[in-house]
Amino acid sequence: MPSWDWEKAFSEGRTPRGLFSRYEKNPILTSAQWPYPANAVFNPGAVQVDGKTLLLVRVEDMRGFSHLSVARSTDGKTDWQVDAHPTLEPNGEYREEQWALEDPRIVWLEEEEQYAVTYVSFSEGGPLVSLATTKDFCEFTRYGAMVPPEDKDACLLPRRFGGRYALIHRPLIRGEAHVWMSFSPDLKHWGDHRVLLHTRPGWWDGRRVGLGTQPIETAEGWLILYHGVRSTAAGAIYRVGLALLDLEQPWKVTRRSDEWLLGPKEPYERLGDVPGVVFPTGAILDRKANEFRLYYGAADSSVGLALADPEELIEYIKSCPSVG
Ligand code: BMA
Repeated sequence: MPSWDWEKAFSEGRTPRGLFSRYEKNPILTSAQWPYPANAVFNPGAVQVDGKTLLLVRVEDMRGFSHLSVARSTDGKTDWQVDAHPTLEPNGEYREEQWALEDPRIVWLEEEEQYAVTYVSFSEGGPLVSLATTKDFCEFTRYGAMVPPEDKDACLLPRRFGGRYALIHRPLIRGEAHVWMSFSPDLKHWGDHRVLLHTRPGWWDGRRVGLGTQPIETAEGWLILYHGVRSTAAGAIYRVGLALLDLEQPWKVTRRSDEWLLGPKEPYERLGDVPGVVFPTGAILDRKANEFRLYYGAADSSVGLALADPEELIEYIKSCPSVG
C-alpha cells in the first residue's frame, strides 16, 4: 500500500489512487488558440528542447485531415507559443501520409543525436507508423513507413539494446489490439516481434491497449503510461494505465497497474468530437521542479495536462502486481 493518504487524495477530487491532479487551467490548448483555422488540437508528443517544453500537437483541419504543429512553453503549463504554420504535413512524396499525420511520440536518440518522431500515417490501406528525425523541429528527415497497416501508438526507446533499436507499437491483428515490441539494427528493418502488454478481457483495458507516452527512464525501469479501452453501450471509454519495463531488457514488463490512473471525468474529457477519451501521448519528467507532467488528448478535441509527484508514481508502480 502506498505511503501517502490516497483515500484522502481521492476524496479531494484527485484521480484514482490520488496520483494525478488535473492542471487547474485545463484544457491547456484548444483550437481557439491556433493561428489558422483548425477543428481540433489533441494527442501531442512532448519533449524538453532548449529549456522549454515543446509539444508536437496533432491538428485536425476543416477537411478532417490531421497534421502536426509545434507549441512551446517555458513552464510547460502556460503562455503557449504556437508556430504560425504546420510543422509536419503530408508532402506528396510519402503516399501513406496522404490522409493524415497523427499522434506523434518523441524521444531523443542518444547515438544519432536527433529527436525521433514516430507518428501515425493515414494511408488508403489504413493507419501505419512512420518515422522522422530532427534536431530542431524545423528540418526533418523522413524515413517513411516502419511497419505495415494496421499499426498505431508507436515510440522508439532512446538507445540500442544488444545492438538493436526497440520499437513499441500497436498492430491490430484479427481484431485484437495488444502492445508489441519489435527490434531493428538500422531503424529500417524490423523483426523479433513480441507482445509486451495484452488486453485484459473484462477489465477497464479489456478491448484495446496502446502505448501512451514515450518511455521515461528512471532508476527502477522504463515508466510507460498506456491507454486502455473498454467498450460500453454508449461507446468506448479511453483511460490511462501505468507499467514499468526492465531497464536493460525492456521487452520484460515488470509491473502493471490493475487500476486506471486517469479517465474521462471533466466536461472537456466527456464532451467533444469523440466523447469519453483521455489519450496520453507525451510526458515530461521535470527533475528540477520535481514534477511529472502528462500531456493528453481530451475527447479528440483539446490538450489536457495532469501532474504527478515522480516519487509517488514510482512508489505506486512498485506496489503493483509483478508481471510474470
Ligand atoms: C485511437 C486513435 C486516437 C484517438 C482515439 C480516440 O484509435 O485514433 O487518435 O484519439 O482513438 O478516438
